[in-house]
Amino acid sequence: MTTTVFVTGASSGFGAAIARRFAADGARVVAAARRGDRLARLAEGWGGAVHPLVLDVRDGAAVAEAVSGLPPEFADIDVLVNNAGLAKGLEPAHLADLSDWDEMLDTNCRGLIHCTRAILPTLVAKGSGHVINLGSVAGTYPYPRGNVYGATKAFVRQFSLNLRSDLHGTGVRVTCVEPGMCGSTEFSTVRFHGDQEKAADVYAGMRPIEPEDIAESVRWAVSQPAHVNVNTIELMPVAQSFGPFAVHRA
Ligand code: NDP
Ligand code: 8X3
Repeated sequence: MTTTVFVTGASSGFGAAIARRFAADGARVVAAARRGDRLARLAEGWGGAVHPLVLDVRDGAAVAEAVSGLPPEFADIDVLVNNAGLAKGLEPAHLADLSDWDEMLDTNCRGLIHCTRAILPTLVAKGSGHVINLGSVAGTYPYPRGNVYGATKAFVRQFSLNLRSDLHGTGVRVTCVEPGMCGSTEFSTVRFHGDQEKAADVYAGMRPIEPEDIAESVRWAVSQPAHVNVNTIELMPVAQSFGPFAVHRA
């Protein structure tokens, strides 16, 4: 039986790597994001196994309509990868742009629950399936100016655990993948509103993890035997670790 995977944020970074990884394994993949040209390029060369879906996850009604309108061969979803997300801005809270905060909440939290609510009934009805949510180390470990971004990822982490409680006994699995610094994506360019030089500086002189490493983690969690639920995967580059508590001395 062919697995069907629904990946959000598939036009770039992790999502594109995850879509390619599953397609290479022979899965059918629904690749969702806002940029249709990127999705069309991603779908090329997979012989129709990758279905591009232009979708803004912030729009709950559009998500429900898109999921219910999937072509029959892509409608029987087994795996939902809630990957679409973004950081916007890196300012202290009192200077941050409120519209950046709203966009992170709307995408990382509301977008994720829109997709989950739309697809979950399919998984529960067949008594199997897997929801993979992209959290972040920023959801567990605070860092200066991480304010709302980190808070949205704490939401993703707790929502994932709460989902497991609700899905107890249904056979549906839930995993939260929580990466640290990952290069070769548009994450930092988006965070710095298109400033590529500033984005490149984030990874200067260190080796970040790569989108393919994340895709491999996702594939590993999904490929565990059906009686095994991987609750959380936290991974970061060897070059990244922890700092001390900050102490202000007068
Ligand atoms: P990218 O910016 O490369 O990819 C983000 C993806 O999300 C794009 O495909 C973008 O597509 C999509 N997206 C953004 N907004 C929406 C929306 N409203 N509707 C649908 N799709 C949307 O970043 P990454 O691949 O690095 O990030 C992927 C996920 O991993 C995010 O949730 C991020 O928070 C998380 N993460 C990233 C880390 C990193 O260091 N890179 C580390 C830890 C977690 P489009 O613009 O076409 O809609
Ligand atoms: C992205 C990782 O450390 O830049 O979620 O916040 S970090």
